[in-house]
Amino acid sequence: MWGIIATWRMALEGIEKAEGMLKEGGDAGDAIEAAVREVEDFPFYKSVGYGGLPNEEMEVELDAAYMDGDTLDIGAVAAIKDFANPVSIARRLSKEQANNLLVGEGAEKFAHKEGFERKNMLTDRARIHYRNRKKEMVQSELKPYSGHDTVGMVCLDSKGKMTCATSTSGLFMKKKGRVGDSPISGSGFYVDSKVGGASATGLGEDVMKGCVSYEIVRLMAEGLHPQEACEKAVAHFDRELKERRGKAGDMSLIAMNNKGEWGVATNIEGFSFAVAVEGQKPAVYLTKQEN
Ligand code: SD4
Repeated sequence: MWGIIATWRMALEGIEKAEGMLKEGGDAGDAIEAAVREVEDFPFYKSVGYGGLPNEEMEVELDAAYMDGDTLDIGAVAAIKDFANPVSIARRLSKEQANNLLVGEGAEKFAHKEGFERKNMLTDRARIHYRNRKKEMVQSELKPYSGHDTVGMVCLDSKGKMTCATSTSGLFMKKKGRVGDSPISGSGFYVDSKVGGASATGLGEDVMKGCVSYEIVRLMAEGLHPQEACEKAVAHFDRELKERRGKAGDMSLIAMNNKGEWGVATNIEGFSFAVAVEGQKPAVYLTKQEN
């Protein structure tokens, strides 16, 4: 059995690419990296990679992660500028003995040394979004949560290896140096080939409060189906945040177990996600809010 699940409609072309590789017996690491790169390279997705929306200072700072569910190796970069494919840099870092999460200049230095492609990731389109937003901000208070959407994926290959990866420009108009949940293990992603994996999109500051990706994997390890695990973790944590803080940020989680069964839960209306599993063509689905 093989399969791949990803957050948001934008992942479909990436999922199709991964499907081609997995069908041929390809490795879950190669397939997920290729799928995420597809999203990173597409300039019209304004929250991932090239064309991602900038921070307060009009700089595109990107976060990405990669995890291998066999070895539990993790690599991640945060607030990295001017490199084309953060997910590949994260994957390379996952093979290091130490220094697995690098931020800003340190991450850029590593990427340069390893020969990764330098690229100005700020597009004219993103610049226009930024200027328009600045103008709006004269009238209204700055709310850095708009124009988001992380790509997060969980992948299973036919040998039973599982991987997880994320990539994002984080929140539009975030502060310079702000790091979200996406490069943080257990929050934005987690995978264990003995069980399954999960990944998050939403307000990183809130996702991190609950380590929601890890919680879903933990629930799957207790025997829950990925759908039950996602629903239980998201509903529980959404309730906790509302009780304690009066509100909960957007949170949408995807998961897959090592049998290729998958699940999704969200506290927003209309969360889209893409799935391809053996015997089922790649497709995009849309959730409805239940509570
Ligand atoms: C972050 N979780 O940086 C990301 C943003 C995101 O849907 O996923 N938005 O907080």
